Amino acid sequence: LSRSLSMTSLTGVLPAWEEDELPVEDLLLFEVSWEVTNKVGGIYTVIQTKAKITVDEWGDNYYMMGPYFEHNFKTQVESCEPPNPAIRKAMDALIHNGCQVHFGRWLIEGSPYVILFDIGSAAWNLDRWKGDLWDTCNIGLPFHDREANDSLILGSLIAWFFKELTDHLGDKPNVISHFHEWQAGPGLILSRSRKIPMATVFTTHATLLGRYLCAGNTDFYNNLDKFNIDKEAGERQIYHRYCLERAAVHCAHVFTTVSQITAVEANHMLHRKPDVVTPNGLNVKKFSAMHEFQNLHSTNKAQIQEFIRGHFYGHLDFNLDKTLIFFIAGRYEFSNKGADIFLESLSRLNYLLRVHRNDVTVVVFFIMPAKTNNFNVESLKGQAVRKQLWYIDDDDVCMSSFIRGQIPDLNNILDRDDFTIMKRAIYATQRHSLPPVTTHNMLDDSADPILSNIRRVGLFNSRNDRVKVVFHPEFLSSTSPLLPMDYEDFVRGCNLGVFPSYYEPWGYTPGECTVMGIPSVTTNLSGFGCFMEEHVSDPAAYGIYIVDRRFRSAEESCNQLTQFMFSFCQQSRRQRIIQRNRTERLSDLLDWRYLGRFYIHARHLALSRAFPDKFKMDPMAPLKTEGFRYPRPYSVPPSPSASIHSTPHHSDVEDDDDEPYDEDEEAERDRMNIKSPFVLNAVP
Ligand code: G6P
Ligand code: 1S3
Repeated sequence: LSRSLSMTSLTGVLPAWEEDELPVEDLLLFEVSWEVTNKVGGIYTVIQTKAKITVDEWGDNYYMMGPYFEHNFKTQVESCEPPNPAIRKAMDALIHNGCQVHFGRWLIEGSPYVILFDIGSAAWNLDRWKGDLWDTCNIGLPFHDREANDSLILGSLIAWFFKELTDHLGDKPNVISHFHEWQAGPGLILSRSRKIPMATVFTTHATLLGRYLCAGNTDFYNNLDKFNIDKEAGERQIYHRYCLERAAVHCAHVFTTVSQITAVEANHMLHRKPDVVTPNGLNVKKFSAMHEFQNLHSTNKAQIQEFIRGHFYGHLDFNLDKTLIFFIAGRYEFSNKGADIFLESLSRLNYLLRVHRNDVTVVVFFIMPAKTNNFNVESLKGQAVRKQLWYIDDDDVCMSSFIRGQIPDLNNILDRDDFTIMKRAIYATQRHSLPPVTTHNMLDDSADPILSNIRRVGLFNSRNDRVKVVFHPEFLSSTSPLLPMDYEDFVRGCNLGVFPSYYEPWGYTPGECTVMGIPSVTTNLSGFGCFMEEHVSDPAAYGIYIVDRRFRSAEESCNQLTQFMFSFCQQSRRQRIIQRNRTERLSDLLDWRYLGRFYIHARHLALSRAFPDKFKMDPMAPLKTEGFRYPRPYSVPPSPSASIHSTPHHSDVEDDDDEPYDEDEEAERDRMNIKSPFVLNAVP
């Protein structure tokens, strides 16, 4: 298993990495998270996508740990015996004391081993373990906080497991355990207080207080140093959770977080500066042919267009071929995820498109789960009408009149019988209301923040609106009767993802767009946006638009977002195709094969702090990636005007054709530093 940690550059553009060799055969690595085999949010994506590179490096010496849920185990895990007898013995010690522990391989890429602890089977120990926690660090957990209590049970089981394991192992192999987020905190706190000999890393993916304070409309980033954090936590009734988080942070040999912006936040909210920033990657899969993702965009877009035909039936008086599809998706945190400024900017975009008599229509999807009573009748009816009239063809004069809700020209109908049937169908499907702004019956319609703001800005999908809105308050699924697509396929079919978050430690959504070659909007308050600003010379040229939400007022940020979207609407199809090629080219930068190095560095540092006699490392040595910036594409003019608007904007020559564009050639030119003959015009 002895493996060198040297990683070569993926593309020749990214810097190579050399780190001293770690004797992996003499080490065991454990990664602990509430989200192992248990999807709750973004941490699941981190753990799951990173598995492959970690297994490649660590082989049978890598184990993930989390809570056992029967359904998850049955559907995602293949039960097996642990390959290491010490692990079997440690598990047995718990099992013989009445606590259930399960072992298997998680059926994801890399097939990592998982050790899952049954919280329910150990719940009878809760009171005793609460006492232990109190005696250890004076943190008391209220009985009504189920999540905190469960995290204590998991943590107590894990600390117990590590005690047994390290007793069996002696001083070889050494153990590294990496804990994620406050829910995994008790395991770390208890292990350290019991002096279990292992190197520990703690990663926070957000701070509890940061999330709460931002959601409360606070001017968070300008007041970071002014909050009385104990008081704020107490007032929000999360004092005990915040204590667990802060104790875990201070117990760890190495503390990491996912972005620079969260590092600054953590320094103030948790009073420890992270030792390493470990940005989130993705398990990027490259297609063998470069144009394949463009074809996928096309086929998936066609599927979304089908939905639009149904949803806007009777009002489809806009050209679908000139319709752009934008979307926002994620956890329904209205202002944290920036849905507030997005709606405001959309109403401004609507105005701009109208006054400029632009022939582009924008259909915007909001994919954010809220409480509903299932689909609404009007939306289902729209899809039923579309299916019934499956033979509708835009070139057919009669049919195209029909879908616009108009009576067709009689002279164009040759057959009288056809006409009668058609006329009856038209009357049956005539619409007397506007296409709905939401696809579901909302439980809290009147107070729902998205709907309230749609009412406020008046985006009701009326005929003269150039921006149409569809709020889909449920995650997407290919089995939906309405929009039968999985999230990935949906993203591929869109033109632009818009994620103008205010609180976003990392933010996977724009990164997922990037690796699929879909441009996106992010902000300089999101970890992803900061990362791109730091590592890409001209992010906008690559289809990453970064809204300044840190140093500008909300009004200015709205204007900037509106301008980004308006400029995007002015691009020709050819320019969009070129931009997608460039966007996709950045995916190497987001690949775990590149970003995994920061985790390697954090583990190495933890070993050197926990076992200084055995593992040496210069803690001051800079990371080899420091100062690296992805070069700007050479087809973008290097003039000062381009540094403001360097995206491929509308050119003088309107070429809407699909003329093939040699992506490989441009990429190669970038690498070779040769200027492209294909220079795109910048909007003055
Ligand atoms: C891909 C396909 C083209 C298609 C285009 C639509 O590039 O290969 O055939 O025309 O997508 O792009 P658009 O930006 O208009 O959705
Ligand atoms: C957190 O999940 P969230 O959406 O609640 O962790 C994610 C993974 O690190 C991160 O991408 C996200 O920004 C955080 O907020």
